[in-house]
Amino acid sequence: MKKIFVLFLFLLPSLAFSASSKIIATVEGMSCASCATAIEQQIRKLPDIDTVKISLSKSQVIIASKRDSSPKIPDIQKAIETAGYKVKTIISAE
Ligand SMILES: [Cu+2]
Repeated sequence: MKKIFVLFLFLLPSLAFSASSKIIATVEGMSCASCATAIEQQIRKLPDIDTVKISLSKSQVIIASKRDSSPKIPDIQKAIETAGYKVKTIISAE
């Protein structure tokens, strides 16, 4: 019985997370920490953004929205372009 309860606690955060959506953008020309900061600042101006993770090695920007919301892909693309970078691919990964 105790084991089941512990398992439930582990599952809870992942269930909560599934209600939000994730967008992965591959960006061209992003080469250092200040590029990453510039992009993050533009994306954070959009509503319903929870986290913005940037991987310079993969040239990827991973955006997670807040629960029960999904930022629009064109809005995110525009934010990255406003920061001065080109979006190669942008996909929604639930
Ligand atoms: Cu840079």
